[in-house]
Amino acid sequence: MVDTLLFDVDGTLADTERDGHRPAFNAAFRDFGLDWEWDVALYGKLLNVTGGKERIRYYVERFRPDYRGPARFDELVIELHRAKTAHYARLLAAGGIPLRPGVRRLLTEARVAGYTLGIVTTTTPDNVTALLRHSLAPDGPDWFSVIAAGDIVPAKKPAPDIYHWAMARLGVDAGRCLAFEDSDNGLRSALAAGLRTLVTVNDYTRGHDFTGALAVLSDLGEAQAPYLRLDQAGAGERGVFDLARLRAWL
Ligand code: XBP
Ligand code: MG
Repeated sequence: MVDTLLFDVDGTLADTERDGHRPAFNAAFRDFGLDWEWDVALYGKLLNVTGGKERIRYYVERFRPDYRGPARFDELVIELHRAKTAHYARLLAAGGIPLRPGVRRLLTEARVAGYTLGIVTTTTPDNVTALLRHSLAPDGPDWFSVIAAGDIVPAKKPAPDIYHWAMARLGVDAGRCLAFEDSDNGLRSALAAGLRTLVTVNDYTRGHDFTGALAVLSDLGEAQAPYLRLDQAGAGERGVFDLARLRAWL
C-alpha cells in the first residue's frame, strides 16, 4: 500500500531551472566580475550534472579550459554558490515561480487524505524552503515530514543515496512510496532506490530516456487543462493525476 509521496523539487514542483537557478548563477558570476553567461541552451547541457557547485566545476572544466582561477578554486566555487543561493531566494521572494499544473491540487488532496509527503532533491535546503514558502503557502515546508536536500549525502542524484536517506528518516520502505521526478538523473536515482516513479516532463527533459517509469506525463493535469500521457503504454491519454488514479495505476 502506497501512503508516502516523495517529490523532487526543481523541474517537478516548479520550472525553477530556466528562470530561477540559471539567472541566479549568472547574477553571482557578475558579482564576482566573471564574464560567464549561461544561456538557456547551454544551461540545458549543464543540467547533466546535478548540484550547483558540481555544475560550476563542470562548466569550467568542460567549457572554460582556458580559465586560470585562484589557487583556492574550491573556495571560490563555494562563495559563488553562496551568492547564487541568495540571488535565487530573492528572485522567489520577489514574485515567485508558480507551481506546475496539478502540484498544489495533488499535495492538498494527499495531505487531507493523511498521506505522508516528503521532499527528495539535490538542491540546497534554503532553496526548497524559499520555493515552498513563496509558491505553495507560508507554512509550505511544514506540509512535508522530511526535506532531504543538498549535501546531506555526498553522492547526489543519479545515485540513490538521497532517497535511501529520506526513507530511513521516515521509517518506510520503498514499497510504500511513490516518487515524482522530471529528469533522467532523478528517475535513475529513484529507480535505483527501488521506487516506483511517475515522471512529469518539462522543456529541458522531454527528450530524456524514461525507461522504467510508472508513466510519463506532460504534467499532473488540472480539470480545465488535463495532462497528456507520453509513454507508450498510454500515449495520447488525457486526464488528471489524483489519488484515485494513483491507486488505479499501482
Ligand atoms: C536540481 C539540481 C540543483 C539545482 C540547483 O536537482 O540539480 O543543482 O539545479 O540547486 P533536483 P543548487 O531536480 O533533484 O532538485 O545550486 O542549490 O545545487
Ligand atoms: Mg528535477
